[in-house]
Amino acid sequence: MTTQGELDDQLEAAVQVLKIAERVCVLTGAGVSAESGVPTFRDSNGLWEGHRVEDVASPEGFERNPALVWKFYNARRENASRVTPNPGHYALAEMEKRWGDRFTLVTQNVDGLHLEAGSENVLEIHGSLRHTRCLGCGVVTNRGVEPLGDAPQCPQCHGRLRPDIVWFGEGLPDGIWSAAMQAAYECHVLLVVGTSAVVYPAASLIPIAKRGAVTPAKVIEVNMTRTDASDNADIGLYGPSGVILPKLVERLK
Ligand code: BV8
Ligand code: ZN
Repeated sequence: MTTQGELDDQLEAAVQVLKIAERVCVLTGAGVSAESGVPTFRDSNGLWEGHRVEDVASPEGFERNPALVWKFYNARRENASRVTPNPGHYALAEMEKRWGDRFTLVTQNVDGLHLEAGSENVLEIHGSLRHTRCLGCGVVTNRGVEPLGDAPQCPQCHGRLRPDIVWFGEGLPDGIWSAAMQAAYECHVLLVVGTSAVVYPAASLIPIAKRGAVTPAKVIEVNMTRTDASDNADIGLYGPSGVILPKLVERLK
């Protein structure tokens, strides 16, 4: 853990690069929701009830045992119905007001807490727990976090429903992913918050920002620990994002 003095210096450095930034992009992962009570993938060592996450969060897993996969997502929907955004989510919503549409929040999280905190320009590149997709007619529906049972049917065609979430081995939604790449490519500062940066193509937004359309972006990492992104970070703010991000907003005032 960094000392208070080091953290203060890094916070000051972060404020300096943010104050001159015209465009800001943020990439968040499970860590930004940890203080809200949403388990991260690493917390559970990538396991869910003994199943490797990659096994339940995959098209093969759904073909093999759809009821198990729905049990997995219904458990997370139930968790999502009990949690609320934390000061880290609210700080990012506050920052968006400063840059307006020159601020883009790209999240790997499917918990919907950024939108609940009031962030608007949010790209949910891995989908949302709230949305279902019909394997019959393809309709995508926002079902909130109501319990869905482990074999939900489409209200329109009675086809089988699946969570409208990007599973391992599946491509990201084109429009949303290209908008995320563009935001990273054009930003002056990329804030990387609460992600282990091991899942691709999401983690590739960091080198994309470093290449940068105009000038290489400054990368600021906010995490409890160093990660695979740390070597690419110009500034490291190590500690809980629910504590550090409000400090950043305070200093930007
Ligand atoms: C694809 C939705 C092909 C599901 C998710 C290149 C290299 C290597 C592998 C690959 C590669 N390209 C593709 C792959 C394969 C794979 C992949 O990346 N595998 C990894 C495991 C190596 N990628 C894919 O399969 C992708 N699809 O490639 O398809 C294709 C292409 C075109 C057309 C057709 C097919 C799809 C990837 C998306 C999968 N879906 N989520 C669900 O949620 O159920 S990924 C899921 O895992 C999350 O969304 C997130 O992306 C990832 C977890 O990472 P984090 O969010 O970072 O969470 P983690 O727990 O790991 O870390 C938490 C961090 O927070 C830690 O650093 C911790 O220190 C920190 N922290 C904790 N508390 C706090 C904190 N920080 C601050 N404050 C705190 N309080
Ligand atoms: Zn249908």
